[in-house]
Amino acid sequence: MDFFTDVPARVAYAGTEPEPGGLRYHVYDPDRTVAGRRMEDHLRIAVCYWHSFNWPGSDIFGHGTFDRPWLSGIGDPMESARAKQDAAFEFISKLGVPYFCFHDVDMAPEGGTLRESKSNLDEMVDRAAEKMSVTGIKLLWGTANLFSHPRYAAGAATNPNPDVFAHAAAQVRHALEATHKLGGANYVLWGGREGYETLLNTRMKQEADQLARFLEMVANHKRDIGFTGTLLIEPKPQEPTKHQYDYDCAAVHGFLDRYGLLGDYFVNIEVNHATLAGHSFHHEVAYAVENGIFGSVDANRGDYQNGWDTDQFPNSVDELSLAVYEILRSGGFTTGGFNFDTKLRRQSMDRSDLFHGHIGGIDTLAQALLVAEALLDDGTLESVRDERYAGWKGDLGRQILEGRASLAAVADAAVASDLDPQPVSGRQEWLENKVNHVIWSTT
Ligand code: XUL
Ligand code: CO
Repeated sequence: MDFFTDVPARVAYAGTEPEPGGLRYHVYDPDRTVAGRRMEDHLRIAVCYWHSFNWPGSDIFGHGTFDRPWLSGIGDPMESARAKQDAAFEFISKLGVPYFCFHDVDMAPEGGTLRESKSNLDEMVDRAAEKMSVTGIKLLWGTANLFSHPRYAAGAATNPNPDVFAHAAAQVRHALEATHKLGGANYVLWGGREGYETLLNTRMKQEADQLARFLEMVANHKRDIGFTGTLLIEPKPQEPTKHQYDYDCAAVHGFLDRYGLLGDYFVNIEVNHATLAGHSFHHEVAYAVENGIFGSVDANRGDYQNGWDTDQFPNSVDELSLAVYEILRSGGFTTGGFNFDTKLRRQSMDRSDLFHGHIGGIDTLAQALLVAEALLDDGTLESVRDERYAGWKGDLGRQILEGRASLAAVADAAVASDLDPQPVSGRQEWLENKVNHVIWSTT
């Protein structure tokens, strides 16, 4: 069954040619070579199942506004799931991007028991596999929804009740196996309710130990089934709970280190989760890259006037360019990619609005990639950083960093040579201008 009939063909690259309908890419040209790779292979764009096909446009004050026939009354829940899958694969094929992402409950309705849920998902996964082989669309990542059902109100792995932990284990085991079956490149764990509402009833250390145990079990199971994709944790500071343990990249990094899980898990950084944590997206990416935990990105942004997760389509090249620069500088994505964990605004009711949101977001990322390549070719940022830290390559710097000098020895040498270091300019404004000139001149 076709749903997106107002968009008849695949969205193509139109270059600078005007196209009043807005259903063409103006920057995203999959085959264009950028820094030695095809643009498509750099960006590894994915469409998410949940906000795009599973969400009716409701908010806490109002009902769904979208025209999504597969969500309302196409037969029984499995019949609706099949129609939703048809709509998803039709949309992604027409958009012409290589990947999708899903939660278990997006793909198939939850049954009355774990057994029933498993058989629903198995049926839909087999059907997805057929669609993937016909269309060539691949799976960037799968995940399990451990936050919507009331049983998870007090967390999944961090729940005070071990039965809930076990229920979550059954769900994650199955979602991981489904991801493996579909050849997924990654598996994501977002700890939406792995946190607390109030400290009055919470034992933080107990909950952290439970979470670490859960993550260790998942990593072991990944090895047992031979899944070679990457396990990703998605940091977020709060919402839905008041405080989430995976607050930001640094908190996740510290947690992984503390529990001996470094190397088993990497991060899926969401632009708006970075800003909700009080960081820039650039900061989170740079932190992850420099500490060896960078994995993948959810490209949706927030609204700087709002303190909640608005999940909007990216539209700012300025916001993305420096983060993409850090990714490119480190060699680019390996198994990760840019997923659109994005929501349309509630008034964007036409089915074609879903195309406009994705097209604009993808063109923005493509432009940010071109800017990142130009910044890398320009070399100013690297040479300024090299020069700024050059002293650490000298005798004193090496002695300190290699642990060959005590505090007293360094202090004595400073006193003996009457050290009088002079401050130098950080040249921030000059650098900002330089970045802007590259952004403005990149085509
Ligand atoms: C919620 C969020 C999730 C994860 C997957 O803020 O980002 O959709 O990406 O569970
Ligand atoms: Co996300």
